Amino acid sequence: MHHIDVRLEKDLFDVNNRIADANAGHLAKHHVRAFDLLGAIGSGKTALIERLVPYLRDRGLRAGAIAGDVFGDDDYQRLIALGIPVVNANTGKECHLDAHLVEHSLNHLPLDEIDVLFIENVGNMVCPTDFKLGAEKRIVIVSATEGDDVVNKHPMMFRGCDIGVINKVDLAPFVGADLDRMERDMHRYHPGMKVFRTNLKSGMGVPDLLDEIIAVNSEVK
Ligand SMILES: Nc1nc2c(ncn2[C@@H]2O[C@H](COP(=O)(O)OP(=O)(O)O)[C@@H](O)[C@H]2O)c(=O)[nH]1
Ligand SMILES: [Mg+2]
Repeated sequence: MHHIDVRLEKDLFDVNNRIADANAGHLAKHHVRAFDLLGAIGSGKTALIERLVPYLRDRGLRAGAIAGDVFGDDDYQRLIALGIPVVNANTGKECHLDAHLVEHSLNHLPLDEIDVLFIENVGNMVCPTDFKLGAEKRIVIVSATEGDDVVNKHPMMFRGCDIGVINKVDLAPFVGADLDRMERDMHRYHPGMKVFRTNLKSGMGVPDLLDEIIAVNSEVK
């Protein structure tokens, strides 16, 4: 019985990975660089997109987004207000986006008018890690208010992501969060990981992160 469960799980991931590869090819054909945004509910995923889009616009780069949520259109409404193309992807009861849902979403986006695509995953530190979507980079965002042991509790998440963001640094003193510990834990699980500290209320730290995204962006274009 256990053996069958493991086989099913492996098949499920294989199918997802194949579609993710196809998504990556589709995006590359349209010269779109995609970023998968992962993190807990309320860590600041939507706020990060809200902050990055105007900077990208200043640099002549056009953004787009997929708003992944279990239910509703709260994030979709915030993102569409930025004046960018957005698709709302509701998972129903799934705790993560999968490549198939992203494939559908891509078909509803004007890819030739997008340079940088943000895929906001469902708020969750566990489920999304196993499901690649076809993005070139994965950004994981944690906030000081989640507790400074949050990184240590999620090794798979940090091993599987390329860029780490420690957000809500303004609130660290109020909750007694040790930001250095969070950064150390990220580097322990993922040596060499690029780590940025942000306050998305004020915008502090966002230009450095933008430089990293644009550096990635210019590698291929
Ligand atoms: N004080 C503070 N609040 C923040 C910061 N970043 C986000 N928030 C707030 O945290 C809440 C959740 O942010 P949101 O972007 O919706 O998180 P998401 O669920 O990951 O998309 C919102 O009320 C934001 O205004 C920050 O750096 N400092
Ligand atoms: Mg959000």
